[in-house]
Amino acid sequence: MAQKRITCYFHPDQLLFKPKYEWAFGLRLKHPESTKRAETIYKALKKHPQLFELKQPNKIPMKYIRETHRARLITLYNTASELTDLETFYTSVFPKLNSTKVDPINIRHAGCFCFDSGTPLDNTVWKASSWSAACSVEAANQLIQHPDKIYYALSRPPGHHATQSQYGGYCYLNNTAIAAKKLRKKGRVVILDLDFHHGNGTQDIFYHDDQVMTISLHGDPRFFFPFFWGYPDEAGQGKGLGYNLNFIFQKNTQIEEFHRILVHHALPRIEQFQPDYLVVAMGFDSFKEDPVGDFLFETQDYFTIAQELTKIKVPTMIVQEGGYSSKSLGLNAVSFLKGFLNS
Ligand code: Q9C
Ligand code: ZN
Repeated sequence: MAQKRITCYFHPDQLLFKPKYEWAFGLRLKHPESTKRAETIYKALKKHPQLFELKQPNKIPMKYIRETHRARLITLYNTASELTDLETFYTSVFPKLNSTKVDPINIRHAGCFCFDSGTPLDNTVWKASSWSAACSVEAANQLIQHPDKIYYALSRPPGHHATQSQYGGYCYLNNTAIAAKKLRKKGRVVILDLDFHHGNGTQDIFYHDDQVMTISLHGDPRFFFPFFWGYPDEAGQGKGLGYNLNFIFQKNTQIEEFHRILVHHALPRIEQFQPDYLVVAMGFDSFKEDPVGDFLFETQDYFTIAQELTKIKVPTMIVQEGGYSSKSLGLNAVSFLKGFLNS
């Protein structure tokens, strides 16, 4: 059936969170996860009202967040909401502890809930992140009602690095996982993560699950964040064994190589699994000019990828993950989403 328009979800309160800095090799850098990212994508979508319908999501019920994240992590975000407007908390102590001494009411203990120093907490994180998750949940709810349509969650902050109990990699709530948990109640789900980085949080959340297959294509974690996860031998555990797949690529990868692995290795596994839903965790940090990722994708390559995804004919929603070249993000997102139309 010819697809008319893609419904896109975004809420302006996602822009309340404005991280200023991160540190790398002793240098203070401008934080790549800026509000400009979502703003440029939103503006680009708005230019094509015949292709994209922009909507605000409903507020996310807490129970959906609790299905994915530990109560103590949510408590920590509430603690951060009590910080003053002048305070931003960057974790610098990361004890590998899980004892009764760890107290999510105490912001200084945030390092127990965090695996990376580039992901700050302030009093806007909870509000922005819960609206970000509201976008993906709304898309999931709508997809259940209208499986023949395509939905896009303009989620920001991103989510795929966040695990049940830890944040990091600019991610606080795992928007993709929260949506997939919702879809899982109605059938089998594949999460296909095409962000430049491994989706370690999503992998972790569904690692023991045989109803949600997680597949990630990403830069070799020996050299790229998140460094400690995303290797091809991570295949799932228990019932989930065989339902997690990692494909790694080297620096400067171009679309030909990525396309080959996607079409000949990843997509056949999806078809074999026969999912009822596909959730694409999409990042544009694979773009040639991206300041964080290190692949060489062109704008038109995202269209090519999307066209391949439509061929498997599974009800699909897309969740925005990374992508930091604000200049090109709008065009890249439009290129990708266009690939889902008229298939
Ligand atoms: N200055 C996502 O794409 N640090 N997260 C990289 C670069 C972490 C990226 C340092 C990158 C996380 C959702
Ligand atoms: Zn990324």
